[in-house]
Amino acid sequence: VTWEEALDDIAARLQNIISRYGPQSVAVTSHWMPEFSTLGILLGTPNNAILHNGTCFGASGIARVAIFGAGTASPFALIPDLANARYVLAIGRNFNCTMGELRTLSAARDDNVQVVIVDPKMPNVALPVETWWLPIRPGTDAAFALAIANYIIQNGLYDAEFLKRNTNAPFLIKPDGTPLTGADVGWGNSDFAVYDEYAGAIVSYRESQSPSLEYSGTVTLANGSTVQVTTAFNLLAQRASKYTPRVASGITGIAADEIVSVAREFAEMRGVAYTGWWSARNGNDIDDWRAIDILNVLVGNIERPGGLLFPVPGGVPSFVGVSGKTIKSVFGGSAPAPDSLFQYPRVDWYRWPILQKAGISQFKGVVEAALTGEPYPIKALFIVATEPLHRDVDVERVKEALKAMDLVVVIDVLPQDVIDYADYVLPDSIYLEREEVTSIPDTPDFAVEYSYPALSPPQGNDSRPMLWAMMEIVKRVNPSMAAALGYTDQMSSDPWGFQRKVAEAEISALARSYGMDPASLLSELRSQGFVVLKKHSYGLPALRTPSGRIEIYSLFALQNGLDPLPDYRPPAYRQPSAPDEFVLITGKDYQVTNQVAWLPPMKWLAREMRMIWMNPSDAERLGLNTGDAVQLTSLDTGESAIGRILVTDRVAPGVLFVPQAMGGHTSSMITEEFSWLTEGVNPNVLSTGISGVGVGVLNASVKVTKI
Ligand SMILES: Nc1nc2c(c(=O)[nH]1)N[C@H]1C(S)=C(S)[C@@H](COP(=O)(O)OP(=O)(O)OC[C@H]3O[C@@H](n4cnc5c(=O)[nH]c(N)nc54)[C@H](O)[C@@H]3O)O[C@H]1N2
Ligand SMILES: Nc1nc2c(c(=O)[nH]1)N[C@H]1C(S)=C(S)[C@@H](COP(=O)(O)OP(=O)(O)OC[C@H]3O[C@@H](n4cnc5c(=O)[nH]c(N)nc54)[C@H](O)[C@@H]3O)O[C@H]1N2
Ligand SMILES: [Mo]
Repeated sequence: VTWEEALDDIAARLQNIISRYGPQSVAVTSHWMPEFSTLGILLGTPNNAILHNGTCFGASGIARVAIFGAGTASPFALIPDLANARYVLAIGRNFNCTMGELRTLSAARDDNVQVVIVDPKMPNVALPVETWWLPIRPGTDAAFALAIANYIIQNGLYDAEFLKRNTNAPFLIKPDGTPLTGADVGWGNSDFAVYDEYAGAIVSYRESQSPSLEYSGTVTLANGSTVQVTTAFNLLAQRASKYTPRVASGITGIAADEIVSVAREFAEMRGVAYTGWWSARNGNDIDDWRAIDILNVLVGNIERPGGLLFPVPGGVPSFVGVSGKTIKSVFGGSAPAPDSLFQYPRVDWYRWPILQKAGISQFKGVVEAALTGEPYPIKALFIVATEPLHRDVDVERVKEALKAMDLVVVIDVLPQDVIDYADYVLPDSIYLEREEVTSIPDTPDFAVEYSYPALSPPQGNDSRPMLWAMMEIVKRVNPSMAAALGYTDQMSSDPWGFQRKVAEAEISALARSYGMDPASLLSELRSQGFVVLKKHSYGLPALRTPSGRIEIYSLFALQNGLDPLPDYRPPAYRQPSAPDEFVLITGKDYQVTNQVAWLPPMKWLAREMRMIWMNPSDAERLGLNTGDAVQLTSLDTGESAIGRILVTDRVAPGVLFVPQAMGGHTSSMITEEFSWLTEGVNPNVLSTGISGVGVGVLNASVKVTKI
């Protein structure tokens, strides 16, 4: 159909849904495309930004919030200073996914940087620096990290001054787990209490010259009762002491002497450990990442050269923003925000309140709302630059939810599997066809980059910019809103001109907020491609934890019903127990993404990525060879999938690896020429589900049957 017909019908159906179920019944999901939430905000739905992060950085994000109060939960809230690092510990962190980091490491190679990668699967790149691969049993990372913490504490290798000055390690904790404060002891304030070594008394942390890390004792409270208190540091030490090298070796499968070497080198070289990107794996991941974060804290390697950095915050203004009860557009227009934006809970945050506190999305909330009507039904869904059938957990249930909705619109550049469940597919432009300004992730500085149209859409392809399509829908549903925000008939008839005007207005707004002349920022961007607007400088920023300190003992966790200290808890899926049962892990690789999967050369280049990786010792036991067809059946969900085995020692014994998005495609638009996309397994069919706090679990246990 023509764009006009599609937009008219989408708008008519939306109006019908909104009048029957309210604007909150509309949801938008995306993977961080600029402007994706415009439509949802303008329609007045609180579900305007249900992003990918419940299956991406949800767990590591919650950990960062718990330990560092890192304002935004994105992985870029804390990054290692690779340019100056000497020892980099990458636990479940894959350099295949960040070529920029490889470049930084290459530049740093003269300084003899060492990299340790802890992963059940071998990293698939030749790192330019000394690299050590430690294959770990999936889902046991917390035991590994706590064993390192234990070694550092037992051997006095921690940075005591840093812990006293910048963290809550000296805070005194009562038997009920809450910190002792001025309110308990009758100071007339609620200051956190510590034991001061010079004063030989319990005093306010704020006034303490020399807070003790190791104090334990009895305190008389204002009400006359006495309690036993001990420092947060003692509690961490006690927790970590369970994980001797031997115990941790038994859990992780990594030799005890290797654990000790990593611990010693990490402490002596003041290493830096990644705080985690993709982390929706085993259901126990928040503990993993808290334990890993704490390693950086123990050696005091925060906001120091070669340590963990808080990048300069900043962002490119988006086309519309909500400020108080007003929606403002980058063109200077404004309109009152619909009340419904604030009246209803977001469907994912309603189900898992901790996600709201940490600013994390979980698409499963949309799926469950559509199928159960709790807290209210989702009837219309816009899927923008993301592929839920290769992104989310338990995809059979995702399909049920899509079928239950009255309107599903996909905005994408390829005929992904999900379009079989869509009423409309709106073809977007790709980034090479449009003008846009975005912030640059993964750098300590705040920098923006400029992308210019290098290509026109191919002949016969009538793709248009996503934001234009969204504003066309808004214009049809709520014309006065579109007009008030400065969307004109002229823009309506010139999609690419509109996109350019938005980019220019965004650059102007950005320039104004940095006191620059818009024309000179634009010309600098056009000539250099990127501009650094604010450089990072070392030093701890103000932290948004409850205590304002780095919290090795997390009050955020405590307030949200979690253990304030990390521990090793077994994965959420059933452990394999028979010779033909395995843990199926997943992840990415340099050739892997949902769009790269479709490039014709991938037929040959990514062959291995459509296979099921198995260790030679397991293959021999099961009598399997490379190319043999097997069925994988999930021990938890009973779902199954068929693929071919790749025998390789690049995956640990007892573990299978299948990457995301490369295999098991089902789109009805796949032609003979692309039939190889249907080979292999979509691991998300086999995934277990979701952890209690709302983070996705994408690893699974499976039984292997030769067919
Ligand atoms: N080429 C490419 N680059 C990308 C992306 C992409 O799709 N393709 N995606 C981008 C995105 S959205 C993200 S979030 C990042 C992800 O970047 P990373 O998180 O670094 O990459 P992943 O491959 O998702 O996961 C890292 C590793 O975790 C391992 N793993 C699985 N289970 C476990 C476990 O239980 N314990 C341990 N220790 N390791 C485990 C996997 O084998 C994998 O090698 O990459 C970004 N960059
Ligand atoms: N089994 C398994 N599942 C996983 C993961 C895993 O490692 N294994 N990783 C998880 C993680 S970390 C993440 S972030 C998610 C990622 O899952 P997705 O959010 O689906 O991310 P991508 O693979 O980047 O797919 C992006 C989509 O955007 C489309 N696209 C690309 N460019 C444009 C554009 O300019 N405009 C529009 N409109 N569309 C565009 C592509 O065609 C594709 O459909 O998956 C999660 N799920
Ligand atoms: Mo991700």
